[in-house]
Amino acid sequence: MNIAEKVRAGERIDSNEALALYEYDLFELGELADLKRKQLHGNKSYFNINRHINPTNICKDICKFCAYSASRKNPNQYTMSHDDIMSIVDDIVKRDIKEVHIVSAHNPQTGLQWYLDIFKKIKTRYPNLHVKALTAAEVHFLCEEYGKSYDELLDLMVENGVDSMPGGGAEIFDETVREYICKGKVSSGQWLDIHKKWHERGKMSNVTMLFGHVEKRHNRIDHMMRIRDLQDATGGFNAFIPLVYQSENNYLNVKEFITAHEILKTMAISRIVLDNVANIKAYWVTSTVNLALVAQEFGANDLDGTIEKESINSAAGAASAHGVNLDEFVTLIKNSGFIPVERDSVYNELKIW
Ligand code: V47
Repeated sequence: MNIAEKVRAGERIDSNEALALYEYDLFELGELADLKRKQLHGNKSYFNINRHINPTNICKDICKFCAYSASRKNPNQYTMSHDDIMSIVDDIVKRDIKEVHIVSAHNPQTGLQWYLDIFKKIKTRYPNLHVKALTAAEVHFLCEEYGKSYDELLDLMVENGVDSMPGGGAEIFDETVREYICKGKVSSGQWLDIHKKWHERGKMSNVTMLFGHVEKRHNRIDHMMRIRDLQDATGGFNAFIPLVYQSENNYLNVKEFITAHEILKTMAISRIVLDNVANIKAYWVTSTVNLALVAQEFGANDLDGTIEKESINSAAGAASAHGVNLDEFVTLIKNSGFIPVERDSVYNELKIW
């Protein structure tokens, strides 16, 4: 059986076979990924109505790819007060936004309670608003800074109202590439361990992969395989989110940029390899809206959400500073031949648009 026949027959492929899929013609690969996508989701494309809040950009870590944290290239430091954050939350709830996605830099000046108290305040005032907060990189930072074990901090997150964890901070799991792009940050093993422990608490999370910088194809496949292994054990990942590297205002100095062709191949391969992860997210923020729409035919079944405001990727050049208009978004999904389905944060269907 060749690889395509194995995929069609629903058999799992190994890392060598996954790597070999990059040699396939783009459309042949797209057809295989689309087959898997249709088996799981038909023609539905999911999104949610969400708001990102990035409360502080002061960071003790130095990731070469990051343009968000305050640095020589971005000297404008900020830390939002709880009142600032709550006034955003009050406003979004009035407009029926269902999820708040809170991710910060690793700020050693705020204290642990600053993080926990804001989750508690949001959850107490709005028990039905889904709080997606703290990447595994932040969890690791907070544990080191304030002498907590992962178990202790994850329990505090649950107690204070965090519903799910976002997938940030995964970057690329390969240790050599990771050392080069984000030395000193949470290790791959630690990142996976934190998500494993979170899943063991009956909670869900996402997982990202930052690609299109200095990593090679085999590093991406290795990344996907490590995700697949953990997912076999816990089943706790809702979505895989390949994040396309944005090149502005950072220190990575990438000279050769990734093509749309390679992005689509990577999305398609992720749909095929991650046979145990239900959702592949084409994150329009880093891929552009138009490529995200095309990616729906290459395995992706989720387009994230309307976002409203986003500071991490937009600092590096992504066109997401002001989110996307809901009516426009829905029309674009329809016009590209898919059914826009509004979902909640854990993929329950809320409304077919
Ligand atoms: O972890 C930082 C990435 C991530 C750049 O879980 C960059 O639903 C591209 O994780 N180019 C944060 N990417 C965003 C994130 C996320 C986004 C949307 C949904 C979810 C989810 C999670 O942004 C960081 C890092 O990997 N990032 N700098 C850059 N120059």
